[in-house]
Amino acid sequence: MSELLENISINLQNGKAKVVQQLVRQALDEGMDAMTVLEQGLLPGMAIIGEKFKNNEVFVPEVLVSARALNKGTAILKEKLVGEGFEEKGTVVLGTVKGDLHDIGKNLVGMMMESKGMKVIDLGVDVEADKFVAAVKENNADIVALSALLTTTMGEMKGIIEAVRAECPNVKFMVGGAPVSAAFAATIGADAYTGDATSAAAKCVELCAG
Ligand code: B1M
Repeated sequence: MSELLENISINLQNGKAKVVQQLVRQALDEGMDAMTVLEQGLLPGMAIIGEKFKNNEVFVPEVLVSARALNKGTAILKEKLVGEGFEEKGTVVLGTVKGDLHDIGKNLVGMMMESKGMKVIDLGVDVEADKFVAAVKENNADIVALSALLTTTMGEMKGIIEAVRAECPNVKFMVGGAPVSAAFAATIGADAYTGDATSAAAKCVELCAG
């Protein structure tokens, strides 16, 4: 890893959002690819914080400031990752399920879907089934994309799929998030599971085309 990427990771771990922003801008100015900055600078920093969180070496406040620094960094990358002037390939309603406040992965998924030409309706976090139903109808959506980061909230996905499918039978469902697996996706009737934001975006376009 380059020194600059290492610095991005360290400052993210220390919750230094402004420094992270400066370093991300510097990396882009030096010609570094946006995906490299994301995958080799920002995300490894967050992975280290995640591990420390698990081991009780850091706590919610530290995780929050790191998450804020990550969001500030990805906001700068967004323009490069998403691009402009795509012909829309379809509409996806995206959200983190009820009871779950984790949005970093969901935001990345949304960003990558936009970069592939999808129109993304992001309902945010802690979203109940009826909000998904309303948004799908209002936007005539092709896909519903559900994110969950907690073993205690991933079960919400099944109810959302059933509620939307009952009213909009042609909509397809994608699920993801750290505790979710392909096997789980199959048991709840989802059409697709993907493990990361890039493959989620590719799958979304594929489902729309199909
Ligand atoms: Co929370 N948290 N958290 N947390 N948090 C986890 C998830 C945890 C694994 C940490 C741990 O103990 N090791 C653990 C869950 C354990 C479990 O359920 N098995 C946990 C816990 C327990 C909690 C609380 C209960 C802690 C507490 O209060 N005691 C609490 C719950 C709050 C709630 O939601 N109701 C809580 C709170 C928080 C913060 C608010 C402090 C903060 C969230 C801030 C925010 O999101 N704005 C936070 C964070 C940051 C984490 C960790 C450290 C990092 C998550 C993250 O953003 N990763 C996390 C530990 C970890 O994951 N290592 C942890 C980076 C992100 C890019 O990855 O979200 O996995 P991820 O997204 C990936 C893929 O999963 C995938 O693509 C993304 C990018 O490639 N993906 C999809 C995601 N959604 C997808 C959808 C798709 C396809 C792919 O298709 C639709």
